[in-house]
Amino acid sequence: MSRHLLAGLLLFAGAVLADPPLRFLQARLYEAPPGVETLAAYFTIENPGSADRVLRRFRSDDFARVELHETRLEDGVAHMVPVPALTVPAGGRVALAPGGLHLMLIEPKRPLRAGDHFLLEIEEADGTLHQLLLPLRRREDAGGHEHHSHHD
Ligand SMILES: [Cu+2]
Repeated sequence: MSRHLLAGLLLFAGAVLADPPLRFLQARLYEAPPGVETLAAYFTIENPGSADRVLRRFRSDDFARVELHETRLEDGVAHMVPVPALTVPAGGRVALAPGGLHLMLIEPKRPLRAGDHFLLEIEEADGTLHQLLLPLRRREDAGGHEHHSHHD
């Protein structure tokens, strides 16, 4: 192995050690109201690293589209606004939760049954790929009175 290559590998290992991966916590999906063919996914992302991380691509083989949305209140009416990318600050965390940021899983390709798991892929701007296995929960388990009207 050449000196040059070895130095490169050590640099790479150093970069990996210095930047621990993002952690995805409390990931869950909730059934949409009857007749609505979308699901909302929530989780908390923790960034234990020393650099901001940007999530920019979301997909699932089980859905036609996965979009990052933010629910915003305007004149007392909740609107969902598409968000192109999500920055998780160094040493910080971002929570996707009812009434705020969420992933919208649109047009399921297989039947949605509570208890089933769905694989979600999240890609960072640098190409790092995360795979989350999300359990689908019944809407009544959400415990809220969230209004999740959808813009199309
Ligand atoms: Cu939405």
